[in-house]
Amino acid sequence: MYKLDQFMNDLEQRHPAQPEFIQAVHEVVESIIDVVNRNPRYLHARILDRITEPDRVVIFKVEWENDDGQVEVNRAYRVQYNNALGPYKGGIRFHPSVTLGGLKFLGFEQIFKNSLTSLPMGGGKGGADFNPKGKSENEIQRFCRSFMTELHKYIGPHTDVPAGDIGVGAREIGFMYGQYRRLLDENTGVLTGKGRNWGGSLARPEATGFGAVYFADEMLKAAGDGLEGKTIGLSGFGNVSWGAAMKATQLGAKVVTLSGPDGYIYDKDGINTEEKFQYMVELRASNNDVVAPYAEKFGAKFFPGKRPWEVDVDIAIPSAIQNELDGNDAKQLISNGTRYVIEASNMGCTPEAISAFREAGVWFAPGKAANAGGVAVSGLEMSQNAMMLSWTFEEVEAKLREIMRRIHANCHREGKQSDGFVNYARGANIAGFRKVADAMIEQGY
Ligand code: 2IT
Repeated sequence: MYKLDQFMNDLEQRHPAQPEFIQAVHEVVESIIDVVNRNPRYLHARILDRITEPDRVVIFKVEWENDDGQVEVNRAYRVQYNNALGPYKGGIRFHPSVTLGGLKFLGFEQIFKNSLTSLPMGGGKGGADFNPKGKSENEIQRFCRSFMTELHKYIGPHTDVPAGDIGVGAREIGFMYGQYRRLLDENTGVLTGKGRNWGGSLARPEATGFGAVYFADEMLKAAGDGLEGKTIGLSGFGNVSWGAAMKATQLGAKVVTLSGPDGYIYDKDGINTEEKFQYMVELRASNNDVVAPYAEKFGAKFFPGKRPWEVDVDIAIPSAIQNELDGNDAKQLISNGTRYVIEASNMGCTPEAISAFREAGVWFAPGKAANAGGVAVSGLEMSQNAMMLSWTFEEVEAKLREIMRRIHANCHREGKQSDGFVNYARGANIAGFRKVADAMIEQGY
């Protein structure tokens, strides 16, 4: 029998000073420990000890030259967490906050997320402590090239298939894919999120944000409610919030906030026109990492240094980075009457925030379920690459819609309580875990 406290204490001893990793494992183990303890096969297989230990971690140095001709050094990683269901799959993050512990948290989450998509993908994550802010395009290209010169030794279309994440978009994927091809002379589509003319899937850029809003749509329906006419608070201004704002608008809701490291903007008219969506793309491409210029351009209000969770909205969709919504933010949202919180970022809410939502009866969707649309369409990109063909936007979108519907249904089924409340966090962990655990047992040790 596993005991939660004892298991977590042992884990902390073996993975010291990695608080985000411990947080992510705790959230999963807390939900699944009863399922494990009731199943003699899981106990005999010591499944919790095995699933929490990454298969392999590669740590490497990236040397590159800045525009002043000086050599710079960064540290990079690829965490190959678990490949019981398929090749390691997960994004690459370029951000100054990147650490081994942070990538272990993301890789661990990715195992269960990828399992939920129902596509054959294992879990992995990578990145570097490189800060793209203020870098020129040439510097970014040189960094990406050096990064791939080393990473290409450890990845492959049947072993490990990286994609983008924070700080890595189509441009960076392009530079990295180009270097991979230069080194190995093959067109196997080893990365996903590629450009549409060289093996990328249509609707991949939109997929994470679209998927999160589809999940929200399903969740509100399950609550006897609907998206039409609802006000939504988003954080971030990157790829995820861009897709979410477009799909939310299409489905009749109004998005009123975006945020950056500099603060948040409130647009009372809604972020709901082609011009505004396009401007988000430009803001991101500028590499300045600030959202304030949006306010100037569209006559919206800018609140420097603040988070958007003080705004009165029906639905909050954190779409920026882990732990961006804490216990105090949750209290503020609850007192404003927010009824639904959908994590589009990975582990966007702290444990205190999630408990507060649960106590207040706020419907909460965890990132590993709600943001799985991104990696799901990455999986569809792999299918298209393997078949050497490409589907239309409508075909991909319809598959994404159906995948999100099924993820919601599985999390709902596993998370439904006798009092009628749906604990989606628990449901997602159980549904995601079972498949991986069974695959590991069936394949032996
Ligand atoms: O967090 C994520 O799911 C991603 N960054 C996307 C991963 C992928 O392989 O598309």
